[in-house]
Amino acid sequence: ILVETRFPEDNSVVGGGVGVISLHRPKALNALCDALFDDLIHAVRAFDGDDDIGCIVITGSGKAFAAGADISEMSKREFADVYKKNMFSQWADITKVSKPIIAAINGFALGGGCELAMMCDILLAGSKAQFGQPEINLGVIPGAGGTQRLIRAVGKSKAMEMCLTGNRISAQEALDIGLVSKVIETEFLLEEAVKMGFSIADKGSVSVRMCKEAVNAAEEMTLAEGLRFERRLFHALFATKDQKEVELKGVRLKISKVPEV
Ligand code: CO8
Repeated sequence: ILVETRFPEDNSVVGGGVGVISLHRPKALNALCDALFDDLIHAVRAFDGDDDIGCIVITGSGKAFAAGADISEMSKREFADVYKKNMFSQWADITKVSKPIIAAINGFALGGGCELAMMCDILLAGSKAQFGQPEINLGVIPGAGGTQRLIRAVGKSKAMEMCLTGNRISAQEALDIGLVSKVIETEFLLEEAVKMGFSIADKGSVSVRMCKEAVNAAEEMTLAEGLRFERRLFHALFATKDQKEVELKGVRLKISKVPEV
């Protein structure tokens, strides 16, 4: 992976930076071998704990975001081995990060690559991106959330079609079915993702984290539970300094971002 930090030109906001992680394993189209995924989780956790950073961007390189889990690494594994190691369970660590993660999907996002994208909070597709869950072609099924997150994102029929046929869809189709929120010309994708990251990092860091927590909770809770959870977080934000300054001045002063509580 390649890791870099970006800051807005007017760098007046504490925590206003964006942490960019680029998957870079060109010989295997960024296939997510164990070592690459370990590096990715390590980098994501480091940005989550970095007070200069308010938002994280994960992107790929070349023609791939990630072409899946590493097929060659897995081809000889046996049931007892993958079961005992609970293979892929550590991938969920990406979803435990409290700061928002934007996936800037530049190219192939297949199998584990599509699942990694769906673990992120906002999905932006480059115009040449392609999405798919081709595991069925290998005699298995998605194992890192493909069957579960895809149906929540695009509904049953499309999720079934993608998982059962293994067919790929284009960036435009991914936009049409609601899998991604924007399609951006590939050459501008990362810049646009970082710009969006700045606009998120510019907000109060506690409210941003709680907002992410509340939206993600919707996938786990009933409507009644979710509404109650949302309201409690909403109430809690009245204890933050950001909220007080908005109330007093009408406009939040950028410098008010820290300390918040
Ligand atoms: N794992 C390991 N290596 C890969 C992977 C992968 N997922 N994808 C591509 N590569 C490698 C290729 O083997 C090739 O290596 P080499 O040059 O040494 O032969 C190199 O990347 C370039 O790939 P191609 O030459 O195939 O490039 P193309 O532009 O012709 O095609 C594709 C690009 C369409 C993306 C094609 O590479 C492809 O179909 N890749 C596999 C995609 C896929 O099936 N992904 C799902 C993986 S499965 C998964 O994520 C979880 C379940 C795993 C179960 C495994 C059971 C064995």
